[in-house]
Amino acid sequence: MQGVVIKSTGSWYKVRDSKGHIYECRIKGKFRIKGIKSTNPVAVGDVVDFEMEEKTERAVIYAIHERKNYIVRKSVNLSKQTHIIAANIDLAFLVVTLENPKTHTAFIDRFLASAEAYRIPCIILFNKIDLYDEILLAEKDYLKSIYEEIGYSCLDVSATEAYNIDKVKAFMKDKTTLFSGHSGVGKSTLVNAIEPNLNIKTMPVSESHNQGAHTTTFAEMHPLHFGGYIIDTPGIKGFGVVDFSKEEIGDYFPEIFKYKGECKFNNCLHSNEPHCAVIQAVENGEISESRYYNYLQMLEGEDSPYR
Ligand SMILES: Nc1nc2c(ncn2[C@@H]2O[C@H](COP(=O)(O)OP(=O)(O)OP(=O)(O)O)[C@@H](O)[C@H]2O)c(=O)[nH]1
Ligand SMILES: [Mg+2]
Ligand SMILES: [Zn+2]
Repeated sequence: MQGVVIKSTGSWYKVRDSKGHIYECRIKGKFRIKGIKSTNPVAVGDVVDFEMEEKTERAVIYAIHERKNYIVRKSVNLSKQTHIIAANIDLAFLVVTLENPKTHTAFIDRFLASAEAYRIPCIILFNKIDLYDEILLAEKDYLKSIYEEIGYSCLDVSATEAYNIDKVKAFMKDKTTLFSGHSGVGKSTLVNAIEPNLNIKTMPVSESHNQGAHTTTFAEMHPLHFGGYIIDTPGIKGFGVVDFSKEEIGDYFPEIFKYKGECKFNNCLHSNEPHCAVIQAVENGEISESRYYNYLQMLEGEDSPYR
């Protein structure tokens, strides 16, 4: 039998077949993808082969089909373990809030670079727009101008006020869409606004710590009544960069990639080389300083609590 993994807790999996039947599965054997040692060999979105266990209601997954793409993060803590967030994604929404909780550009840029590396189109949703005062609105507009200039679509939304939810839905029709971002930014609230009968649990952001409560603990895929699938994911704190060589990181920043052909050295890392077109573009204001700074941090492999 064949199906798609719609939920994974690491020890058991929910798999849906093409008729919509759902099976509780375990895994058998070792699954290693291109030497990635991940905490979860099978992820939400994986297409798998499975068979029923004799005399039980349960099934066993014995093979994973090749992934079209997947998005991985490396934990920022010492374990440095990688975790596959989801596989076979058509579109990723990065949900960003500038307050309650604050999303830093270091996190945004790491997420976007990872999505670029796996060729997953990414749209930035600025959520909780109903809470913003003039200062935050100005900050949001400034960030929006940076990301739109590079080519990323950005959208102001409010999950609780149902603002621009119809536009979000239009992007999602007939696609498998991932919702990612820090805990408390409103991923599950957005999913509920898009598909109200799901009734996913949500929790207020702690006022003292300005952080989410990590309410969603496992990624889960849900069908959409207007066609397509939505993947709600647990909030991520940090986004470590996985297995990128120093030379390739710049290729995942579209605006850096655009200039690199004009650098004097073709192995230029754009950090302090002479006649570097990227550094020149930063000085001219054609590349954003925050993007460039975050690029340098990724180049140095620096750990930042906000990444
Ligand atoms: N004012 C306002 N509050 C929102 C909005 N979207 C979400 N919230 C609130 O933010 C809190 C966190 O929302 P969740 O949907 O649980 O956040 P999450 O991103 O799913 O968090 P995790 O599951 O922990 O990763 C809840 O109290 C929501 O009601 C919004 O657009 N405006
Ligand atoms: Mg949630
Ligand atoms: Zn350069």
